[in-house]
Amino acid sequence: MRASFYKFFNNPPNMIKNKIFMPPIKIIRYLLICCSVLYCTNLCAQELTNKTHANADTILYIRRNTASPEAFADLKALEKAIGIMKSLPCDSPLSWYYQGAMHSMPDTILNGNPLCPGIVTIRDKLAGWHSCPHYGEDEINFLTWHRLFIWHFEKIIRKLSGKKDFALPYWDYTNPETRMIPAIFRDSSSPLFEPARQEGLNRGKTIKHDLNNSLLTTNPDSMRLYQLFNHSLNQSPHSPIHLVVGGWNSDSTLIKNMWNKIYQKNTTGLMWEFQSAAFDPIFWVHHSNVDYLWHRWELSANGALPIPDSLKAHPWPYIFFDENDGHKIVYSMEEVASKINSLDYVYDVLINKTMHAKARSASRPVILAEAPVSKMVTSNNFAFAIRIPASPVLMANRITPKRKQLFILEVTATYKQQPIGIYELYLEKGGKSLPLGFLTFLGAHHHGKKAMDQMQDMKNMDRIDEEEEERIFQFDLSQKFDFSTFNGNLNFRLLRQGGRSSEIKIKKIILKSLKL
Ligand SMILES: [Cu+2]
Repeated sequence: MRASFYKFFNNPPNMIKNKIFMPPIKIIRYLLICCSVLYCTNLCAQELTNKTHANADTILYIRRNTASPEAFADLKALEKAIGIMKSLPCDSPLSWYYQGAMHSMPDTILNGNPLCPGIVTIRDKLAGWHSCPHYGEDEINFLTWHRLFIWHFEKIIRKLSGKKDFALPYWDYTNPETRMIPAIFRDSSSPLFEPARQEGLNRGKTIKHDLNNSLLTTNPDSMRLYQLFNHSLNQSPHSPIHLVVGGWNSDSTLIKNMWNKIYQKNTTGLMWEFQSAAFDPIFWVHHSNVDYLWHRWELSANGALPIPDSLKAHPWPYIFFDENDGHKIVYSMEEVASKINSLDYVYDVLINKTMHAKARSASRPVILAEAPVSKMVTSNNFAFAIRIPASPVLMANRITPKRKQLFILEVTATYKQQPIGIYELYLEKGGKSLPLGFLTFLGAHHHGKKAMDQMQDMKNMDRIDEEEEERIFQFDLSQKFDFSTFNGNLNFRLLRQGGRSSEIKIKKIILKSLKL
């Protein structure tokens, strides 16, 4: 629609060019045509949004579980195409380096960059690089950006491998049976191999048992808003998989002696830092699984589509490249909202499911209570209690909890250096510990775009590192807490795996409510 629109204005049909003086009736007719085109731009986008992702007419490709025998041919095609991509120059949008850098890249590559000569700081970035939205205000784009990112990557693989029905397999680590890196990614002669991973995993070990909880999204079906689901999935299992594959180990300190070729230094594995993550081939089947978990929720009873207006309120660059000639494709936020639900693939186990999800909107959140905590987390089993003073808003909500009301707990954590641990938050109630979700710090030392833009020289970068940074986590209490009996005390427990004592401080807690 957009392309034809531009064409229309840049290259108007001859009848318009030649007839400068048009009779009024014709002017009206042209105006009518223009209006209906504009109207359809909106209406069609709306229609696409409502269209099921699993519509039999549009599905052409099946994404398969990496562990299923049917996925083998696709994994071989992926191997072949990545081999080709690795041989392309880094300024070609279809090259391995270019695609990896589109996700993110290091702030600085101190010792020169043989993989892409001339690219040594983030200021050297090319079009579409360093685009993954993970935190803060922009996080709403987390699932949506990655969906379109791996979808365009899938098209590149299909083209370069020559396998016409190629679809990107997904690695389902939420299933304990398939919680090891798929074999083809561990074959050291394969282009899918990456040495800078946690060593045991590259030898075929299963990801450790004590990560069971964090590898499952916390009660995924209970989430009823896209933004909460998006945040929760980002925290877990998305982040722990990055950290574990990249060298994080719950019972030892982080492994930091691996040769990270993207940073050109000995440090953590590629997946541990989101700046180098997409340069490890495992990233792509990991994010295919993240997309699978999202789509499974979209098809569930509680699934909800992102609200186009909230996407538009957080504009983000969606820049990708055509698989045929490498030309740049830029999506508007309207196009993103429609595109994410009119794709051409389905997951093998979701083939016959239909989507009922609609964009579910919620009222502006009301703050029920805000309590300062200001406590360093000094042990790996850390209990703390919050007394929330009674307030008219809180009283109103606790006396008549409305059925369509969500209760959100917002936890602000601060740190000076990137925290290593993975934290699981529990609500203690009636002698029971109810799991709420996770606090993870993937990429936490990374400076926001603003800080990067404001930076005058490299010296300032160290100073930014010493400043206290914060990250806000949200948890859905709606199914876990009966506010009609709430007496003002909230008791929490934080379980830390890995990491160090006092690496984070819980700064404050906010209770919010919003209506569906
Ligand atoms: Cu990412």
